[in-house]
Amino acid sequence: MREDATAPLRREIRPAVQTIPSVCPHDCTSTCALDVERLDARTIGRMRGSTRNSYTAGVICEKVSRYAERVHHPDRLLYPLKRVGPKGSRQFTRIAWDEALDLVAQAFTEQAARLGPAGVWPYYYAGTMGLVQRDGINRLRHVMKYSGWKSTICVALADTGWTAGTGAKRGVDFREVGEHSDLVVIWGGNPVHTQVNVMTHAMRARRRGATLVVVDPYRTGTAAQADMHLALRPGTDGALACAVMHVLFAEGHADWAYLRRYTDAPDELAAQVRTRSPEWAARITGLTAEEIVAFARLYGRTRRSFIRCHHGFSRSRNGAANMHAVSCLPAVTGAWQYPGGGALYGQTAIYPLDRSLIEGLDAVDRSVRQLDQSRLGPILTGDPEALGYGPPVTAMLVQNTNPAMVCPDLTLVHKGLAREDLFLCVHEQFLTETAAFADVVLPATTFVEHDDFYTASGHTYFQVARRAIEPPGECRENHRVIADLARRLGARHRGFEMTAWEIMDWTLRQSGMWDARTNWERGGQDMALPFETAHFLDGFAWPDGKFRFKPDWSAYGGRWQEMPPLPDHFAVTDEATAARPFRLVAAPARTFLNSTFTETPGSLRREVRPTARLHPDDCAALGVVEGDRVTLGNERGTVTVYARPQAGQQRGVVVVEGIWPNRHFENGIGINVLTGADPAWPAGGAAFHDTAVWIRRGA
Ligand SMILES: Nc1nc2c(c(=O)[nH]1)N[C@H]1C(S)=C(S)[C@@H](COP(=O)(O)OP(=O)(O)OC[C@H]3O[C@@H](n4cnc5c(=O)[nH]c(N)nc54)[C@H](O)[C@@H]3O)O[C@H]1N2
Ligand SMILES: Nc1nc2c(c(=O)[nH]1)N[C@H]1C(S)=C(S)[C@@H](COP(=O)(O)OP(=O)(O)OC[C@H]3O[C@@H](n4cnc5c(=O)[nH]c(N)nc54)[C@H](O)[C@@H]3O)O[C@H]1N2
Ligand code: SF4
Ligand SMILES: [Mo]
Repeated sequence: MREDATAPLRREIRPAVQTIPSVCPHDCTSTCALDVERLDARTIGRMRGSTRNSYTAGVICEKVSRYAERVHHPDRLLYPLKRVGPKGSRQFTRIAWDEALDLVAQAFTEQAARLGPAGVWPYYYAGTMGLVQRDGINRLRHVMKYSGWKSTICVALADTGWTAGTGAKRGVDFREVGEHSDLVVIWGGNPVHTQVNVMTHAMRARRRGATLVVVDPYRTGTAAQADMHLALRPGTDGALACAVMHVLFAEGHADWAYLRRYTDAPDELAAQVRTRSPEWAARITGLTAEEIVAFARLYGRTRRSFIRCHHGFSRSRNGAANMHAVSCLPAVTGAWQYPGGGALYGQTAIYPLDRSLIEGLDAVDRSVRQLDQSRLGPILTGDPEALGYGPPVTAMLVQNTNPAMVCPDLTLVHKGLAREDLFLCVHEQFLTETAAFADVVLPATTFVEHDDFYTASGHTYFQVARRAIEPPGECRENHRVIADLARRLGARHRGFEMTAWEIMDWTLRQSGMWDARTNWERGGQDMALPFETAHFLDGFAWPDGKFRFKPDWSAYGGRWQEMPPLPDHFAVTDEATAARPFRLVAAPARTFLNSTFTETPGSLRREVRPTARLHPDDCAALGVVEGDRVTLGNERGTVTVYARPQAGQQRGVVVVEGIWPNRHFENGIGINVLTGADPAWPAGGAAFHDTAVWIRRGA
């Protein structure tokens, strides 16, 4: 903008509110296009959805619309800190950036000299989904040969299950749904909470007369809007899918021409599901056979049927098998052939992005051990198998994640993070429960204070965002921190010499996409694939082009031999027993996003307190009424929460929404004290919704 002589005067009278285009960076498949009000160089106002993106189309969730309360929160970290009290005591003193980075570099160098570089474990996740600020930590990891990263906390099970059949993480453009679908099945997700834009398009279809079905263990805000809600027992989606296919084959709804042309083993599948009757599935899922048949007939009779597969139902020990089983349905009816027909789990594979500069892929050493993100507890407490029979982890840099709340088996996580011989640096926007354990805390920018670019999973745009305001205090972006550390550690890579914007621009040009400025100015590049490809009509992403009813589970490693060769109920979940009669679903809350927004007053007001939703008859049997305290427990620990009777779920199912900070619980440790860190099938993944617990009245 050009300055002129009257500008200062005009600002004095009424500060001009500028609107800066941006992109929501949070770990949510909607990746909404935003317009950020910039009140002055350091202050934002409201955030609004932008219509630049025809999927997110101006709609955003409530928690992000009041994002100013997060950016300008009085508790934002503003300066580097050094621990001065015992671990976890939150006693810190302010230090300068140079001293802080020197301390980290010195600790990493010492530990690497003592145990080899594998003793250092850079640990990150998707607090920001921006590719440069999120994944740049891997460049440092690879160049320094620090311990490797096996990412398992979120998409591992769902990705495995989806790609096992289709061959690639992509699917039909969800924008087709509003215009064309006659049946929309929201399977194992609660988009009213977790990705609001799914509802925009699904409800558009419904207004046109389409039927909405929700498959979810409890009556979510999404289920409440559905024509049919299948409230199955958690972890039984494979059984439901098999019984639906049983009906499809038995009642002539299978499209044999399509099956012969586009699938690997249709006769074997038909034989497999012949014995998987609705009555069989009723016993496993807790649904009635009538409900299952009614859904199967509806699905079989509707050509333009769309299944939106969510992550929620994959967070079980059998989650990959269940995702695969569900993904088989449109291949049986041939729904993929029609506009508004088929399925979508995620679109990540459509982006032809060269990630080598961002992640330093030219420096990867395959001999370095991989450590499993979700097994942080066992790893830090010295489980030899979790450590790959290698050295202990004695130094960590954490960016974009809050494992002291979000990791399974929290007792072990906290025990590990409290180790005196573990050097921990946490780069954060807030003094999170993980940061509280740190030796050095570094203050981080938020997305309105740095540059980055974003793929999406729920839609097909690639979007660029520039910083809108100056960072508060001494906050620094992840990229700069990584580059400054690299310099001190002697790590060499051209990525450390470039700005974030330069990395973005090089990457986009290298990938044959619009350059960074063009992308930003045009409000994102829509990378949607042609109809034929998106619907897999030019073949599924395998050499023979055929959907796999019989996946090659061996390609994923791990315990693949134990996987059912064809869709089935895979009985490896943490089943209810007489001693632990309830199945816990630890579902996402509406106005928290994982561990984020648990610091904002608006979200805390809305969520009120940690609550266990129980069937009214279970409440009666436990002798509790609304608001009474109940304690949930298993062999890993206990948490006390408040009871809420709620219809629309089966007896024996208990739902606790939200990853509340540990301080909101009487024992000082949150819901993930109950969830297990054992790897799910075939090759790892966290089973957050697969936990048997007992419940008693009171604390
Ligand atoms: N019980 C239960 N537990 C779960 C789940 C569940 O459903 N139930 N879901 C699981 C899933 S799917 C996931 S993905 C995980 C995610 O859990 P987390 O990884 O904790 O995810 P977030 O809360 O998105 O982000 C974590 C942190 O990133 C920080 N951050 C954001 N942007 C930046 C940045 O630019 N720089 C730096 N340095 N920090 C930044 C935020 O301040 C925040 O504290 O939780 C898992 N845990
Ligand atoms: N408000 C908010 N938004 C979020 C998040 C958040 O915590 N809060 N988390 C973000 C993250 S990291 C992710 S990965 C995405 C995930 O978002 P989605 O992929 O849309 O999946 P979820 O909505 O997490 O799925 C949760 C639902 O799955 C159901 N579910 C659990 N077990 C089963 C089962 O065995 N079968 C079936 N059929 N359903 C089951 C739960 O009851 C719950 O309603 O959401 C993101 N968006
Ligand atoms: S719906 Fe998801 S992507 Fe959109 S603004 Fe909210 S958190 Fe961000
Ligand atoms: Mo996630």
